[in-house]
Amino acid sequence: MNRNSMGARMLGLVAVVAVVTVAGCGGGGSSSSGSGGDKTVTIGFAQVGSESGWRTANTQSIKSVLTKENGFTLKFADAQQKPENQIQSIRSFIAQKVDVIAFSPVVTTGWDTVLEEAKAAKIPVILTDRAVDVKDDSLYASFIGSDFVDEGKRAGVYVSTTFGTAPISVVELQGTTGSAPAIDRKKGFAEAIAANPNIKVVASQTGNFTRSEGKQVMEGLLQSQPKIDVLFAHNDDMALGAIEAIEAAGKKPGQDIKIVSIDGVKDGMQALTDGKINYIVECNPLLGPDLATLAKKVADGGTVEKRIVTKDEAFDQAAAKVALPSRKY
Ligand code: GYE
Repeated sequence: MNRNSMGARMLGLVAVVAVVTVAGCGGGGSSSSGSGGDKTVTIGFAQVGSESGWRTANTQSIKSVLTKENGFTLKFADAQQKPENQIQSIRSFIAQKVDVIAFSPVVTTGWDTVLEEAKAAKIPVILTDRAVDVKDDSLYASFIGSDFVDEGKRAGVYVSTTFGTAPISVVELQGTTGSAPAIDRKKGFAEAIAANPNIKVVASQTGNFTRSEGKQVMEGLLQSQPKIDVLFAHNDDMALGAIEAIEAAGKKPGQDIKIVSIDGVKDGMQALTDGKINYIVECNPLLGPDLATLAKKVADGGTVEKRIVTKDEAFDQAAAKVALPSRKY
């Protein structure tokens, strides 16, 4: 029919334009048609927010790699730590027919419906940093990020072996309620200290991964708890806020109250070097390069690994002194 032949001619035109564009980029390696490897990939990314230094480094990593020069058009949305904003952004990416959707889910639950919508629209989804709790794991192509249970465990082992040789009272500042890192870090820590009868977790409250809430919650704990020996904070920013509260209460962070946290951002590593934090388990935020590789592959219809675990280190005060000068974030 007329419309069909018109459609076919238009497609032909698009194909010619695509080949010319690729040749114009100087790629040179593109053979015939169809390969998505050399064409621009439009990717919608729904970020958690800007709650922490970790998040700032993560956003920067993503934005610096998903660039025009690297063959991407990035549509970036900041959810301001609200899952409903992320759902809205994902729906908008679907409506815009992006090639790939990536996001770091604020909380683990509530994603089935919107991910089914993405699947119905044949748009592959990559989870970065945080996991989802869905019934059908074919709703996403891959999940790249750290093992948060392991991070919590490593923090717990340090507390147990370093401070838990005598009876101690521990307070815990949890991350955002319902988020994968808060759930998993709490779990890993609890597992690691379970066998040590000297350790008592006397309070565990959320500080929502932010410096201001970390400070505020620690102020309350300093008033309500007769004895605090150790603070376990699910991220550096909450530890840094808590340090302000501890100093304001006339106590020495790192000495009167020992502090263990997770992330390893510059400010945290600085406080560790200064003796105000005792130990940090690293969580690597530089997920941009791996996300770029994955996004190209899924946009091209390729298969990818379902789970990619980022490698993390851990630092005591001496190790932080060595690592700090060359720290990238
Ligand atoms: O530890 C914290 C951030 O999801 C791993 O989110 C991330 C966590 C990180 O706000 O600082």
